[in-house]
Amino acid sequence: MSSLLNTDPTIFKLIEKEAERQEFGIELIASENYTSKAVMEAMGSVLTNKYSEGYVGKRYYGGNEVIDEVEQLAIDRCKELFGCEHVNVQPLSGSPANAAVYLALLQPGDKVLGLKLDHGGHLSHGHPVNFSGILYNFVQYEVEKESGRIDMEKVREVALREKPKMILAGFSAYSRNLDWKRFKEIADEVGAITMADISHVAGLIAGKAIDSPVPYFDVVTTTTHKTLRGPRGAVIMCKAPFAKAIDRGLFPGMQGGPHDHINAAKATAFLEALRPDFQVYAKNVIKNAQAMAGELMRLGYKIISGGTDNHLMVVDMTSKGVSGKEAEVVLEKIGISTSRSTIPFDTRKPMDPSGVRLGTAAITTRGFDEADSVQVASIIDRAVVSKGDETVLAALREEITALCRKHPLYA
Ligand code: DSN
Repeated sequence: MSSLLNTDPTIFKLIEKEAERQEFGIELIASENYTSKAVMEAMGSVLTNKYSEGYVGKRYYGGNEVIDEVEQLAIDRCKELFGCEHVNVQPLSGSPANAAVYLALLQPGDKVLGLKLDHGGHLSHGHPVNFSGILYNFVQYEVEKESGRIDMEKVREVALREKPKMILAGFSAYSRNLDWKRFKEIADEVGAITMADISHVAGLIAGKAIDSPVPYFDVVTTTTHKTLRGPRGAVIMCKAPFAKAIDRGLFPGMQGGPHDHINAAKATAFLEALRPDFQVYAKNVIKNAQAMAGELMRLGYKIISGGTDNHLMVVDMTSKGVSGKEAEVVLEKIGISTSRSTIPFDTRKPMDPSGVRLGTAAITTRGFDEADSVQVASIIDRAVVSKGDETVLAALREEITALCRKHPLYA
């Protein structure tokens, strides 16, 4: 990055500092991952210079022969990866993708079922402060208090009572597999459109480690940068009859010019995800999460729903006498990044909730195995119960540095 160093040494140094933080820190934020250098090179390319409003072969600007090829490749590879009938690869991120779907298929005020935020849902799944909850009539379903799981018969009861126009299945903080087929049966019973937001688990689905909603659902959105390990961005997949409405909803409905450098990087990430080693990665992500959750439970931590089927877990830190924020802060001190999280039926406030959410996609990408994940759980425990003892925390920082040296990030 010699040009950047010459032009803007301040930003250059900040990027170096962040690279160092990533290299010697343990990344457990469930929505984060490390892209390949190839994906980053596609992102940092001349494709950022182009305007290409419109779609392949139908642009509102000249000079898009190459961009058309790039976007078509991203489309073809995404279709191969997920087996979808149609895909729009232009969404800039997850919320705009979801917004475009609502715009395309709903009228303001239409009723939608979505999982409640503090039960594992997402802001754009109908939270009252979000555009989704402001513009549309979201009715929120919940997890069960005892099991921490979604009870599909309760979802059916809500659907029969509310008769929504759309049923949305998806989450940001739910560690169990969703029963896509059952969601579809319930939606068919009430004549609702089915939408899945697989942002968190797209990489696990692409890697054939868990089931896909694509065969059943009308529309499936996903970000591309979480378990899928691509650039920041999103795609919308759908059945053929919805294609025209979805494309119009995204452009011109929601967005202007696509980010062609990002779309190229999406194509590269899809290519990487089509390779056999990605399936090994996807299975290892789950094995690592289960190893970490198992060790935390052995150490006396309560995990919501009692474990995990995917890459994430929500840990009730009050089971160890600290809040989610206190845990996040002490872990940050030793170089472990996590995100505080509400737990279902939380009595604490969202800025200082009861839980932290942990995920294993990023550590798996850098080569951590189950034994490393058990060690990370032990480090978390020793930090949490240290009561801020500086000697203990310094020793833990050393242990983390050694683990990171064992698994270099961009070796
Ligand atoms: N903010 C993301 C997450 O952390 O889950 C979802 O958009």
